[in-house]
This record gives sequence, C-alpha cells and structure tokens, in this order.
Amino acid sequence: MKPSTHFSLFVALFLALSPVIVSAQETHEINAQARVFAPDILYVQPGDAIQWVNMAVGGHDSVSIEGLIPEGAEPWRSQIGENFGITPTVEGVYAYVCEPHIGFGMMGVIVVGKPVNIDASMAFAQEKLQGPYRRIIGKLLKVQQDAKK
Ligand SMILES: [Cu+2]
Repeated sequence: MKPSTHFSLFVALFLALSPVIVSAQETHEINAQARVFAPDILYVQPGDAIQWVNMAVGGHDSVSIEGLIPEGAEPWRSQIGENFGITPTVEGVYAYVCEPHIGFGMMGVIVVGKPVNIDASMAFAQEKLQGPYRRIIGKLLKVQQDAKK
C-alpha cells in the first residue's frame, strides 16, 4: 500500500470510531432519597459525568471529605438543595457526605476507574475521621473487598 492509502484508511477509521469515543462518556445519577444516596457506592470511568438529583426535597448537599479524594483531584461543595454535578478525571476513590444528614449516615463513595487510593483512604479514615464521619469506613471496606475479587 502507498503511504497515502494508509493515511486515508487512518482517517476513515478515526471518523468511524470517534462517535463511539464521544458516547463512551456516560452520565450517572445519584438519587438523594430520605436519608441515603442511591446508589451509595458508584463505579464510573474517568471523564464520566455524575449528577446528584432530587436534592431539593429534604434539603441535601454533597461535600467531598477532606483526605478522601485522590491526590490532584478537585474537592467539591454543593449548595443545600441544589442538584449538582462533577466530572472527575483523576482515577481513584472519592468519598462525600450530606452535611445536614451526616448523623443519619447519609454519605457515599464514587470509584473513578480503579480504586488506586483505597488502602491509603482506609488508613486515613481510620486514623483521622471523627464522629459521624467514621460511618464512611463501612463503605470504604466494601470497595476494598470488591477490589480484591
Ligand atoms: Cu441529606
């Protein structure tokens, strides 16, 4: 084949695949229910969008837990009652709480790609977290166990 034929094939292949690449980014919803997030553990791929919905009824927020997101990732804090979204690209485990309902254990974990920081997150949670924040440890444990399967 001539080099120009190679190039044409490459262009044709790229055009054929590019819609697939774009549509591979999914949007995932986390539904704020009475005192829980559903699902409370969510697995996504880097670049996927995450939306917290139904936040106004009951007055929920989503606040990342300091020390429990991957290094280099952006922490977040939504307004109470606001539907809110993030699109994390840094791989790893992210933990968050609903501050008004933290006493009910209203919190969750998002795993972006592989849970590369799960052991460090678990160690941090066990050493540093106080009071109701410690209820995230059970969810981290589940992620840790799933990662070993
Ligand atoms: Cu809440």
